[in-house]
Parts: sequence; C-alpha cells; structure tokens
Amino acid sequence: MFKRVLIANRGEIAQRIIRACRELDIETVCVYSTADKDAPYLRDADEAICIGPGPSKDSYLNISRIISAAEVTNADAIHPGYGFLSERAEFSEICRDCKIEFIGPSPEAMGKLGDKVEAKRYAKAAGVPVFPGSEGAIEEIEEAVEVANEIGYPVIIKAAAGGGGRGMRICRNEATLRANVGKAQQEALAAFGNGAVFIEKFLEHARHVEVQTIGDKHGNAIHLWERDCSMQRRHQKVIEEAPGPNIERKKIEKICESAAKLVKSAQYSGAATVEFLMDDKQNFYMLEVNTRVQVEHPVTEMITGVDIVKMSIMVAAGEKIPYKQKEIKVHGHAIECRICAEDHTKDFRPSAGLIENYRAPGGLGVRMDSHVCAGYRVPPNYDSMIGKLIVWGEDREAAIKRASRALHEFEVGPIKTTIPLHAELMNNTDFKKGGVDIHYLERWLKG
Ligand code: MV4
Repeated sequence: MFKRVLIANRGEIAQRIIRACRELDIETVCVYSTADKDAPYLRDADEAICIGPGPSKDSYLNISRIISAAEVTNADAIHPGYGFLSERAEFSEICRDCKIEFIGPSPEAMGKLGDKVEAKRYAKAAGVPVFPGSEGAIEEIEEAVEVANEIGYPVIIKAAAGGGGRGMRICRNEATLRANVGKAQQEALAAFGNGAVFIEKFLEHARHVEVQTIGDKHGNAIHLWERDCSMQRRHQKVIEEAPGPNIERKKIEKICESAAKLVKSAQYSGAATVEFLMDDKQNFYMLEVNTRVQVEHPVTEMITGVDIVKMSIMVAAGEKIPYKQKEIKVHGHAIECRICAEDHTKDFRPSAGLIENYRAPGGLGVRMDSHVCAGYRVPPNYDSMIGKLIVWGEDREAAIKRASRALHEFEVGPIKTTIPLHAELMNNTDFKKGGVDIHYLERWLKG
C-alpha cells in the first residue's frame, strides 16, 4: 500500500480523499492555491503545500508544480479527484514517467474510454447499447449526410474529445447538417486539440442513467449499480439518486453487466462511470464514459456499502477488488442534493463570501460531504459547490422525507445557497413520482 498520497484537488473532494487515506493509514499531502490557504481540510492532511495563485491554470491545473510538490514531499501516488487534471491522459502518463502512481486509469485505458469515438467502438464489442450513427469519426460532409439519411433526423454532431455537453450541435434537417459539420470540426480542434466529430441519432426526451464501475490491475471489473442524474440544469447535476426510480430491474441488470464488461475489455483500472440515456420505453444508449471518481459517488456508497474512494486507492496500489459481483447488493435508496453557493432566484448567480452562520443537518441516514464551516470564506475562483447532502432511507419515499427533514435543519448564511431550491424539489409532485427527464428542471424553473 502507498505510504503517502498527494491530493491534486481542493474542496469537498480533497476532504473526502483525506478521510479515505486516514482510514487506510496512508499519509496525505494536500496542495492548495493561495485562494484556499485557510481551508479547514488542509489541517486534516499531514502536509499542505502551496502550488500557486488562485487561477486554476497556475495551481490545480499546473502539472509541473504538482509533480514538484509530490517529489519534494516524497509522495508515492497522486489522487486527482474530479475535474482539474483528473481526465487528462497526459497527466496520468507524466505521473508514470516520474514513477508516481496515478490513482486512476492508465493513459492507455483513459485514451480508449475517454475518447467518445473509441469508447463507442469498445462499447459495441462489449455488447453495450449505443445510438445508431457514424462508424467512427466523420471525414467529410457527404458521409454525414449519408448516415443521417439512414438513421433519420434529428441527429446530433458531437466532438470525440468533448464531454459534459460541450461541442454538440443538434441538426433537424440536411441543410443544417451540411452547415454544421465543418464548424463543429473547427470548434472541436480549437477547444480540445482534436477535430474528430461523429454523428448519432438525437433523442429528444430521456433520463440520464449512469452505471458505476470499478476495475483492478488483474483484469477484474465489477459494477456497483446505477444512479439517476436527470435533475440537472445546463449540464450541471442538481440531484442524483440510486437506484434509478421506476426502472425495470431485469433491464438495468443487463445494462450494468454490459458496463462492467466494457471497462474490463479496456483493461481499465480504477473507478469509471458509464453514462446512458434511457428513453420512455426504457431502451438504453451509452453516451460516454467518465474516467474518474464522480461528484455523486456517495449515493452508490450509501446503497452498496462500498467505499469507492478507498477502492480507487487500493486498486491503484495493485490490490484485487475484494468483492465478487454477486456480493454487491442494493440496500434501500439514497439521494444527494448538491449544495451550491448560488442564488437560484437570480438565475443561479454565484454567491461567494464569508459564511457567518453554518448549521449542518445530522441524524440517522444523513451524510454531509463538505469542506465548509462557520468562518469559512467561499472563494470566487472555483466551482460554486460547497457540499453535498446525502441521505439514505429504506425506500425512495423515506429517503425523500429524510432529505426534506435534513434540508429543514440546514442553515447557511448570509451567502445564498441552493438549500431552498432543494427543499422545494423534495416537495415537488413530479419528482416524488420518480422519473423526471433531463429537461424537467429547466422547464420548471422557467414556468
Ligand atoms: C445526447 C442527447 C440526445 N441524443 N445524445 C449532453 C451531455 C453529453 N454527456 C451528452 N448529452 C446529450 N447527448 C443523443 N444522441 C442529449 C444530451 C443531453 C443531455 C444528456 C444528459 C444529461 C443532460 C442533457 C441535457 C441536454 C442534452
């Protein structure tokens, strides 16, 4: 096992990784920018080292500063968390060249599943359902038009290197498609350094269902069932839950098994999430693979009892996954509310600043993953998420009741947070029914 892990991240996920390391008797080094110098989680790490000023490109995205920090502190591994450098194959490779273990997939496995065109190839071979569309990247317009005529409009152009909604164009007819292929290629090249685009059938109404997987370095991979993350706004998830409500279990079982097969076929080690859209007939289509630990991993931990962050560290150290697929059982229901320092009544305007009043909820089945407290100043430099409230209940109804109760206790001020929005959503009849689609929240906020 590692002696020392450097955490190349900040905020709640830095706190989460420190907690996992401490329970594994691993020392931690936490890097921080000057904007985070007073963050409380730095006191939980064995060492904290400043890597630069507030802007991410000068600190949390600066590979040479992070590698230097690992070298001077004798860290034998780096956990990238989510965001920042977590999905950069180049970073995984530099770590390997420097003989520092990257806690996540090899650059090769990241290359296979992080690229959407490649991931679709592996998916097809592993029996994971995908949208009909082009075989690989599109070379010229005529090819796109031919495929679109075959599969029918609407179609969507996506960048192989895109993700999280970036670099997508919906085309409802041939003229629009012809006008957009070249633009999409140019844009993709400028934004991602890779101009490859592909097209596939566009699905109007859908739910976002994703499967948590984990692989080890011995060729084993298992799934930890699914999450529903349909409650989102502008590609930012707002509520996640597990299991997915009102999904036929036989169907999801097959999808989850295929997801595990996919990561196994790529010789992938570490945590990964296979994202799907599910249509109103409960047909599944893979979107992409996220090659990192995700924000919403706790809902899966709550229903399975598996510590995903610990597992990510253990498999990176060369240990085998200590579970058989059959042993991964679902217990009850979990819901996560992402709490952001934003004023949702003013178009989700960021609300950074000093937290003077902080009262966290507690009690049976309530988990808070957060790095903030009274006296903490939310810096304006980063993502506005200040924590996650995760609740567990025997069933979905109990989990919703518990979330409502916990949100009622929760006080943060004077900065604005999305706590009142969540309280309202827990009371929403459509949410309570289960199975809102990916456009629901934006529609509801407008109306
Ligand atoms: C789609 C789609 C409909 N049809 N692909 C958006 C983010 C990226 N992960 C993929 N996305 C979508 N891909 C096809 N073929 C609709 C979306 C989409 C979406 C997906 C998941 C969650 C929220 C979304 C919001 C708008 C569009």
